[in-house]
Amino acid sequence: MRDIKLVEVRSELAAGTRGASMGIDALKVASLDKKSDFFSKFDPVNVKDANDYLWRGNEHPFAKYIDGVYEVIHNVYTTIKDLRERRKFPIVLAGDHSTAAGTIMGIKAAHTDRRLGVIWIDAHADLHSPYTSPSGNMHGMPLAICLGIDNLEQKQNEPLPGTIAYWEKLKNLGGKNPKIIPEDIVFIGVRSTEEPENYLIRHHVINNISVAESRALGIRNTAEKALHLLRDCDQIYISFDVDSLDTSISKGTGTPVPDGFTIKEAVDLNEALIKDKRVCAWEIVEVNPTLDTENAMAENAFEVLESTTISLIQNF
Ligand code: Z70
Ligand code: MN
Ligand code: MN
Ligand code: MN
Repeated sequence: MRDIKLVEVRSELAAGTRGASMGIDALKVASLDKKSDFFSKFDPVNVKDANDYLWRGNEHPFAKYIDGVYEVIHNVYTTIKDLRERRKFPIVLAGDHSTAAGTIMGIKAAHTDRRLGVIWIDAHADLHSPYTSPSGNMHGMPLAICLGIDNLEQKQNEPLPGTIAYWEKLKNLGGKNPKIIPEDIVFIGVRSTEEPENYLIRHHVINNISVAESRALGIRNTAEKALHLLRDCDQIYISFDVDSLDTSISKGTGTPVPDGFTIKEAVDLNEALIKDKRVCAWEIVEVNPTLDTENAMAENAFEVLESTTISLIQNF
């Protein structure tokens, strides 16, 4: 039986629109409205956020609030490392997606000898650095942090020296870089990228199973394919960004993108993936109820959270 630990991170600073820090509480409201006892079963760990940085002003145009984002990623990293050292299975509920960098660092630091694979279910590739980001929003950067990639070949921006100092610190957090290598990433549903990201995807041949390919294969075979691509990995982390879902259900998230997954597809996909015994952590991010109507996104996302957790419990 897996020893599940819910981890709550009300991260906010790294998104482009405000309100993602309320996503966790929106999921809780959704669970109550659905009369689910899900949240009564777990005693969550709360990771300290740094959302007060919003009132200090941003000094880093190409990596907004990187000083605060650094603090949050550091807090997530130490929390996840501790949980993995105690053989807990973290289910991370987070606001903006930058926290995934801390989750990856924590998993890796707890077992440095284990090769870590990442299944990244997202409309976005999140491979930017401060040198390439079109927005300066750091939720577009967690994978680059863990890969240790600046992508200077595709440089677009001139980050300030103070920004670069934080970026270097961030890449070195959690032990030796890189924490993961490009061939150990599998994207599922990525469909909104910029040229600097496309360059990395091409150059490093990072796998992306598109929504169309998933449908052609069927969700079961999609899960099997993703897991097979990571056959040389000892442990696997799954990160589920709710903007991987279709815009018909993804209004309540910062960056909705058309032509995404249905709820049933997301449920089936995550249920199937989490049955692999190498999976050691699962994460759901980017629910933003302030952009939503009648909490629709959280209600849908909660279905994915609950069914995935039940699949995890039933399988072990
Ligand atoms: C774009 C950028 C993004 C969400 C990541 C989008 C980034 N590539 N948006 N997650 N929701 O600005 O870097
Ligand atoms: Mn993302
Ligand atoms: Mn996204
Ligand atoms: Mn290379």
